[in-house]
Amino acid sequence: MVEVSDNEIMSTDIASSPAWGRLTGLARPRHLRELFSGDPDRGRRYVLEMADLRVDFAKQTVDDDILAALIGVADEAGVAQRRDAMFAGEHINVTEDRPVLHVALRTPQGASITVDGQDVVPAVHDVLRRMGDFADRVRDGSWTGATGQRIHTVVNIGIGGSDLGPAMAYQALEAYRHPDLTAHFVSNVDGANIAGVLAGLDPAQTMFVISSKTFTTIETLTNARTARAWLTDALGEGSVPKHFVAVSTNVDEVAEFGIDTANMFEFWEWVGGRYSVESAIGLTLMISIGPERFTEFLAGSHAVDEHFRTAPLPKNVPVVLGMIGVWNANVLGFDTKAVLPYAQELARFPAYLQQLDMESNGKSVRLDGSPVSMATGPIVWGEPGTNGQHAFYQLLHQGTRVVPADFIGFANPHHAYREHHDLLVANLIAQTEALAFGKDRPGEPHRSFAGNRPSTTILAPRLTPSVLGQLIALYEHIVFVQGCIWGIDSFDQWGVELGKELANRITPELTGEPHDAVEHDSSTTALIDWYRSNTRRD
Ligand code: G6Q
Repeated sequence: MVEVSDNEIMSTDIASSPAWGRLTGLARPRHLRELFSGDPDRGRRYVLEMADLRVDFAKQTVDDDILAALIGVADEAGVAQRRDAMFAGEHINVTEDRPVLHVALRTPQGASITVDGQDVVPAVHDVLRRMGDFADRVRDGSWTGATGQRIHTVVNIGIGGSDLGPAMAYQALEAYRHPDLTAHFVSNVDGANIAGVLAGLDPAQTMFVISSKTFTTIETLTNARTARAWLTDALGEGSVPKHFVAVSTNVDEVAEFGIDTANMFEFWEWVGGRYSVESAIGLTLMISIGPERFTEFLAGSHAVDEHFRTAPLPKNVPVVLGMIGVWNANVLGFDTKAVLPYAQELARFPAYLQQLDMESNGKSVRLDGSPVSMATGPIVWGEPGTNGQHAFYQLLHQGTRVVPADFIGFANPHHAYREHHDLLVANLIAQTEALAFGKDRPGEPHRSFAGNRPSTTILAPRLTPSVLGQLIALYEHIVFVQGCIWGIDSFDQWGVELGKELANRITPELTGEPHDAVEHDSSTTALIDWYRSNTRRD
């Protein structure tokens, strides 16, 4: 382990290190056919296990020398040191001067993580207990709405990190849902979203969970006001406390909105939005799957945290996969990464990872503000298999761009159609084989497949709450490792601010409300004019 100080980590560009030189010195064209024929044991050696996950990276274009060089780079970039700083509650989110402690959300009772001199674990468990009591009451019907009827529908209103995690997990864990409770997720400020959800709901049996870390997000507050008006039109002002709860860090804004702060579930500024599904932001999920399953979900993530914290770097799954991602992005120059879950329940997982990865590592300056010297976060995208096979896999197999892919699959489904499942998994495995090895058809160029398209295969016995927690933590830590290599702040998101600011300026120009004169370019002005002259407000 190379000894480096925090300041050195912040200012040293890995590209100028000897370890990086050693890595790039290994770059030469290699085909997976050659790598496999040179090492009959590769399919066994390039597999790591972590909790319930079997992670196979044999079909990545790496060999022992490259893996060793990648670990050398991780070492030199101070990955272990920065990881320890995160777990120790140091302010590693430097631009916002905050600790980064989603790992504390799944730390068992009794352990301690100190932030600025205070152990945060007891507070985490206090909130989990309050959430559990509340979830149980909604689940067993002892929490009733204003008319005395039990709640059958929960509507989570939130956006970004306050939506994607719980919405993804609610779908992923559909096999564990309470049979008499349905959840909906409203995020978009597009009124079609809330209109579609509210249509057909009975206000007397509906609860709204307003999820917003800041409680100032315009989309969420707009949707929450619409929901409140819908409820009070039917049941009167007095019904709000029985039908509205809040999840937030901002008590004042929650009270200002008119939600009883006794019905507020708290989290903390050291939980980033896209890392918050295991905080109170998971309340709607907990109501659906129950506190026990939610605890298993947290335990799954914690198992991966422990692995990440303690496994030696060469056997550390998030480190190895994160570094293979660096190899693909920075040495081989692949710009995107596909996530291909062979599980319909994980349909929203690629979108969830898109935010996790692209909002975290879509950065162009390093921690010290200097420009990065190499590509940072990849473009992440994907769809569940086998649907994608009949759509975009053509490009994966024969396009000019190479897209490294993560395949995710399970030995056992939650349904009884084993024949379907065998077919599904056969497709997953076949795709990894076809991408890696291709097929030569001499004289038939249109029917030839060059192969050498890298993939990782992640398998688990079944998609349980724990396994979902494991997958989430795995990807969180991969993103962390890569952020360390690129020397960026993976935990801020200044890039989304400018658009928000400009939207607030443009809104009164569209509606004609009084506003300060605003200068725009000719294209923007013409778009505003077009909208105004085509709008009917009757
Ligand atoms: C995530 C981002 C962002 C955030 C939303 C919602 O890391 O910060 O997606 O989650 O903008 O913010 P609020 O929870 O404050 O409404």
